[in-house]
Amino acid sequence: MSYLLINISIMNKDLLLSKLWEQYTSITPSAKKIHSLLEEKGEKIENDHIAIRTFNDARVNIAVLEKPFVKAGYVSKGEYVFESKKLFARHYEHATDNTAPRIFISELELEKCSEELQLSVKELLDSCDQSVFEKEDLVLSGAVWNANSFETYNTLLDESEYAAWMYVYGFRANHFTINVNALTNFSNLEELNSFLKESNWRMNASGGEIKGTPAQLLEQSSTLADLNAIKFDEGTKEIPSCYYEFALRYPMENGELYQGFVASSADKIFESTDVKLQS
Ligand code: OOG
Ligand code: NI
Repeated sequence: MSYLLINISIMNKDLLLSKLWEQYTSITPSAKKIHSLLEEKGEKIENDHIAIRTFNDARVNIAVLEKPFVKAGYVSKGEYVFESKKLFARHYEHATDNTAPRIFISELELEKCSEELQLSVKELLDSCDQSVFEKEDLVLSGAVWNANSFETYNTLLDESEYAAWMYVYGFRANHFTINVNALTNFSNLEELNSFLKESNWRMNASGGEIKGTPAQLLEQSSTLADLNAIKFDEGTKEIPSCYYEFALRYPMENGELYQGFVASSADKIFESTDVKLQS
């Protein structure tokens, strides 16, 4: 009996990913619609990767957020540094299931931010029941603090769009990514992007609609995040939530597809949630 209970309490990979998808699509209706649109064309959608954001405070840093994935069989692979955005990231691959999506987890390097931002994040984390940070489903818990101040949102936004997004949306997948190699109707990212734009979806054009080159072994594009109504003390405001990404991988010299990420491209993909790209 206790054996059974222990097994139930450990979230397996598929359950974790399906819960993340459910939570993501609940504030990203465009992802569900694009998914269906491609299925209607006969595509079977495969997921290249998902991404999670956090702060590097020891209570919620990458080492904390990676736990459910490591438990589910993922191993840490690449490391990425984003100097101007003050971010650090790692990506994870599943040890045995090569159809499992990669996981990309980034964290804001608080010590590189202003004292004001550091204090504001510390206050948010201090305000929480500290046991929440130990929960197995922290990664599915959204903003575990009271994100009710539009003023705080704007102050964070002035310094770091990433911090402002985290304030409102917290722990969740901020995007899923369609594996373009597995699509049958589109032979490259240009064709897919044209199809999406014809269907009136807006793409992130920061640094060009297609990030990366065949020589870098990875090409990526993404939609602009959906706008989601958030109730602040000051009133309801539309705040960019999550986006959908598209990734095309190229083979390395040994013939195997490149598995990692490209920091210069990721730097621009992060901006898919930036309100400044919406106008
Ligand atoms: C992650 C952005 C980077 C990629 O595929 O390069 C990324 C984020 O927006 O949190 O996902
Ligand atoms: Ni991505």
